[in-house]
Amino acid sequence: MKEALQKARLYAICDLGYLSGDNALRVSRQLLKGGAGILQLRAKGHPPSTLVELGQELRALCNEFAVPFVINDHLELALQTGAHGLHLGQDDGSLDEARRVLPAGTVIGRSTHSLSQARQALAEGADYIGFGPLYPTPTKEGRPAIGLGEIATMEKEVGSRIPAFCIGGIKPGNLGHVWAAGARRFVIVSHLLTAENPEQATLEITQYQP
Ligand code: 3NM
Repeated sequence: MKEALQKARLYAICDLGYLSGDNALRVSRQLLKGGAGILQLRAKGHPPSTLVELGQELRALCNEFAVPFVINDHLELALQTGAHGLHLGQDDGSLDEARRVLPAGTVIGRSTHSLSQARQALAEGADYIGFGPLYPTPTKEGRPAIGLGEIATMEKEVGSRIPAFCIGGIKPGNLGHVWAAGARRFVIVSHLLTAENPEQATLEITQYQP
Protein backbone atom coordinates (compact mmCIF):
# COMPACT_ATOMS: atom_id res chain seq x y z
CA MET A 1 0.00 0.00 0.00
CA LYS A 2 3.02 2.31 0.22
CA GLU A 3 3.01 2.68 -3.59
CA ALA A 4 -0.66 3.65 -3.51
CA LEU A 5 0.21 6.23 -0.86
CA GLN A 6 2.78 7.83 -3.17
CA LYS A 7 0.16 8.16 -5.90
CA ALA A 8 -2.53 9.68 -3.68
CA ARG A 9 -3.35 13.32 -4.36
CA LEU A 10 -6.63 13.56 -2.46
CA TYR A 11 -6.99 12.07 1.03
CA ALA A 12 -10.63 11.67 2.04
CA ILE A 13 -12.03 11.05 5.50
CA CYS A 14 -15.09 9.08 6.54
CA ASP A 15 -15.79 11.33 9.53
CA LEU A 16 -18.64 10.22 11.78
CA GLY A 17 -19.02 13.85 12.85
CA TYR A 18 -20.64 14.32 9.42
CA LEU A 19 -21.84 10.84 8.45
CA SER A 20 -24.09 8.47 10.36
CA GLY A 21 -23.03 4.86 10.67
CA ASP A 22 -25.78 4.03 8.13
CA ASN A 23 -24.45 6.14 5.29
CA ALA A 24 -20.72 5.97 6.11
CA LEU A 25 -20.09 3.06 3.77
CA ARG A 26 -22.22 4.39 0.92
CA VAL A 27 -20.61 7.84 0.98
CA SER A 28 -17.13 6.35 1.34
CA ARG A 29 -17.70 4.38 -1.86
CA GLN A 30 -18.64 7.65 -3.60
CA LEU A 31 -15.42 9.29 -2.37
CA LEU A 32 -13.38 6.41 -3.77
CA LYS A 33 -15.32 6.40 -7.06
CA GLY A 34 -14.48 10.10 -7.31
CA GLY A 35 -10.78 9.25 -7.13
CA ALA A 36 -9.80 9.73 -3.48
CA GLY A 37 -6.43 8.00 -3.06
CA ILE A 38 -6.60 7.32 0.69
CA LEU A 39 -9.55 6.87 3.07
CA GLN A 40 -9.43 7.45 6.81
CA LEU A 41 -12.01 6.51 9.43
CA ARG A 42 -12.26 9.37 11.95
CA ALA A 43 -14.78 9.03 14.76
CA LYS A 44 -14.03 11.44 17.60
CA GLY A 45 -16.00 10.56 20.73
CA HIS A 46 -17.06 7.11 19.47
CA PRO A 47 -15.74 4.20 21.54
CA PRO A 48 -13.37 2.24 19.29
CA SER A 49 -15.14 -1.03 20.21
CA THR A 50 -18.25 0.23 18.33
CA LEU A 51 -16.22 0.85 15.16
CA VAL A 52 -14.74 -2.57 14.45
CA GLU A 53 -17.44 -3.74 12.03
CA LEU A 54 -17.56 -0.47 10.08
CA GLY A 55 -13.76 -0.41 9.99
CA GLN A 56 -13.64 -3.92 8.55
CA GLU A 57 -16.22 -3.00 5.91
CA LEU A 58 -14.27 0.13 4.97
CA ARG A 59 -11.05 -1.86 4.77
CA ALA A 60 -12.73 -4.31 2.33
CA LEU A 61 -14.05 -1.36 0.31
CA CYS A 62 -10.58 0.19 0.13
CA ASN A 63 -9.12 -3.15 -0.97
CA GLU A 64 -11.59 -3.11 -3.86
CA PHE A 65 -10.16 0.25 -4.99
CA ALA A 66 -6.53 -0.61 -4.04
CA VAL A 67 -6.49 2.46 -1.78
CA PRO A 68 -4.96 2.54 1.72
CA PHE A 69 -7.44 2.45 4.60
CA VAL A 70 -6.24 4.40 7.63
CA ILE A 71 -7.57 4.49 11.19
CA ASN A 72 -7.39 7.77 13.08
CA ASP A 73 -5.94 7.67 16.61
CA HIS A 74 -6.68 4.10 17.72
CA LEU A 75 -3.86 1.60 17.38
CA GLU A 76 -5.92 -1.30 18.71
CA LEU A 77 -8.69 -0.56 16.20
CA ALA A 78 -6.13 -0.47 13.40
CA LEU A 79 -5.07 -3.98 14.41
CA GLN A 80 -8.65 -5.25 14.76
CA THR A 81 -9.73 -3.94 11.37
CA GLY A 82 -6.60 -4.95 9.47
CA ALA A 83 -6.16 -1.32 8.45
CA HIS A 84 -3.35 -0.46 6.06
CA GLY A 85 -2.44 2.59 8.10
CA LEU A 86 -2.69 4.48 11.39
CA HIS A 87 -2.84 8.25 11.71
CA LEU A 88 -1.54 9.86 14.91
CA GLY A 89 -1.98 13.43 16.13
CA GLN A 90 0.78 15.35 17.90
CA ASP A 91 -0.38 14.03 21.29
CA ASP A 92 -1.12 10.45 20.24
CA GLY A 93 2.20 8.85 21.14
CA SER A 94 5.43 7.99 19.39
CA LEU A 95 5.60 6.65 15.87
CA ASP A 96 8.29 4.20 16.96
CA GLU A 97 6.03 2.61 19.54
CA ALA A 98 3.21 2.25 17.02
CA ARG A 99 5.60 0.77 14.49
CA ARG A 100 6.76 -1.85 16.97
CA VAL A 101 3.22 -3.15 17.40
CA LEU A 102 1.73 -2.80 13.90
CA PRO A 103 2.39 -5.33 11.12
CA ALA A 104 5.38 -4.57 8.90
CA GLY A 105 4.48 -2.27 6.04
CA THR A 106 1.70 -0.45 7.90
CA VAL A 107 1.58 3.19 6.83
CA ILE A 108 1.94 5.62 9.75
CA GLY A 109 0.95 9.25 9.38
CA ARG A 110 1.30 12.26 11.66
CA SER A 111 -0.67 15.50 11.95
CA THR A 112 1.60 18.55 11.94
CA HIS A 113 0.66 22.17 12.61
CA SER A 114 3.90 24.01 11.83
CA LEU A 115 7.04 23.72 9.74
CA SER A 116 9.04 22.54 12.74
CA GLN A 117 6.52 19.78 13.49
CA ALA A 118 6.63 18.72 9.84
CA ARG A 119 10.43 18.49 9.98
CA GLN A 120 10.20 16.51 13.18
CA ALA A 121 7.66 14.04 11.77
CA LEU A 122 10.01 13.39 8.84
CA ALA A 123 12.89 12.84 11.26
CA GLU A 124 10.71 10.47 13.34
CA GLY A 125 10.06 8.32 10.28
CA ALA A 126 6.47 9.23 9.43
CA ASP A 127 5.32 7.74 6.11
CA TYR A 128 3.25 10.85 5.40
CA ILE A 129 2.11 14.01 7.15
CA GLY A 130 -0.94 16.20 7.34
CA PHE A 131 -0.07 19.92 7.42
CA GLY A 132 -2.58 22.45 8.69
CA PRO A 133 -5.13 23.68 9.34
CA LEU A 134 -4.48 26.14 6.54
CA TYR A 135 -7.83 27.86 7.16
CA PRO A 136 -10.23 27.86 10.11
CA THR A 137 -12.35 24.72 9.91
CA PRO A 138 -15.62 23.54 11.46
CA THR A 139 -14.20 20.00 11.48
CA LYS A 140 -11.56 20.92 14.08
CA GLU A 141 -13.04 23.93 15.79
CA GLY A 142 -10.78 26.12 17.92
CA ARG A 143 -7.53 25.14 16.25
CA PRO A 144 -5.82 28.26 14.89
CA ALA A 145 -5.25 28.44 11.15
CA ILE A 146 -1.59 28.41 10.10
CA GLY A 147 -2.11 30.06 6.72
CA LEU A 148 -0.30 29.36 3.48
CA GLY A 149 3.08 31.01 4.16
CA GLU A 150 5.05 27.91 5.21
CA ILE A 151 3.73 25.54 2.55
CA ALA A 152 6.50 26.15 0.02
CA THR A 153 9.33 25.47 2.50
CA MET A 154 7.48 22.48 3.95
CA GLU A 155 7.02 21.03 0.44
CA LYS A 156 10.68 21.57 -0.41
CA GLU A 157 12.04 20.02 2.79
CA VAL A 158 9.42 17.43 3.71
CA GLY A 159 6.99 16.99 0.81
CA SER A 160 9.88 16.10 -1.48
CA ARG A 161 10.69 13.13 0.80
CA ILE A 162 7.30 11.84 1.98
CA PRO A 163 3.74 12.66 0.89
CA ALA A 164 2.56 15.85 2.61
CA PHE A 165 -1.17 16.55 2.58
CA CYS A 166 -2.34 20.08 3.26
CA ILE A 167 -5.54 20.16 5.32
CA GLY A 168 -8.07 22.46 6.89
CA GLY A 169 -10.83 24.47 5.24
CA ILE A 170 -9.84 23.50 1.69
CA LYS A 171 -12.59 23.70 -0.92
CA PRO A 172 -12.87 24.52 -4.63
CA GLY A 173 -13.02 28.28 -3.91
CA ASN A 174 -9.54 28.37 -2.34
CA LEU A 175 -7.85 25.41 -4.04
CA GLY A 176 -6.19 27.74 -6.54
CA HIS A 177 -4.57 29.74 -3.72
CA VAL A 178 -3.47 26.58 -1.95
CA TRP A 179 -1.98 25.22 -5.18
CA ALA A 180 -0.25 28.52 -5.94
CA ALA A 181 1.30 28.42 -2.45
CA GLY A 182 2.94 25.11 -3.41
CA ALA A 183 0.58 22.44 -2.06
CA ARG A 184 0.20 19.37 -4.26
CA ARG A 185 -1.73 16.96 -2.03
CA PHE A 186 -4.86 17.71 -0.03
CA VAL A 187 -7.14 16.36 2.68
CA ILE A 188 -10.71 17.58 2.31
CA VAL A 189 -13.44 16.63 4.77
CA SER A 190 -16.48 18.89 5.19
CA HIS A 191 -16.69 20.08 1.60
CA LEU A 192 -16.94 16.49 0.32
CA LEU A 193 -19.12 15.08 3.11
CA THR A 194 -21.70 17.86 2.99
CA ALA A 195 -21.90 17.89 -0.82
CA GLU A 196 -25.21 16.89 -2.38
CA ASN A 197 -23.25 14.55 -4.63
CA PRO A 198 -20.01 13.50 -2.90
CA GLU A 199 -18.77 11.54 -5.91
CA GLN A 200 -19.11 14.56 -8.19
CA ALA A 201 -17.55 16.88 -5.59
CA THR A 202 -14.62 14.48 -5.26
CA LEU A 203 -14.20 14.25 -9.03
CA GLU A 204 -14.05 18.04 -9.26
CA ILE A 205 -11.09 18.00 -6.88
CA THR A 206 -9.26 15.01 -8.35
CA GLN A 207 -9.62 16.43 -11.85
CA TYR A 208 -8.54 19.91 -10.77
CA GLN A 209 -6.21 21.63 -13.23
CA PRO A 210 -4.51 24.86 -12.11
N1 3NM B 1 -7.03 17.87 11.06
P1 3NM B 1 -12.11 20.21 6.63
S1 3NM B 1 -7.59 20.14 10.13
C1 3NM B 1 -9.13 16.57 10.82
O1 3NM B 1 -4.73 20.55 10.88
C2 3NM B 1 -8.33 17.79 10.66
O2 3NM B 1 -4.43 18.56 11.66
C3 3NM B 1 -6.51 19.07 10.83
O3 3NM B 1 -11.51 19.19 7.69
C4 3NM B 1 -5.13 19.43 11.16
O4 3NM B 1 -11.68 19.75 5.29
C5 3NM B 1 -8.78 18.98 10.11
O5 3NM B 1 -13.58 20.03 6.84
C6 3NM B 1 -10.15 19.20 9.58
O6 3NM B 1 -11.63 21.57 7.01
C7 3NM B 1 -10.20 19.14 8.08
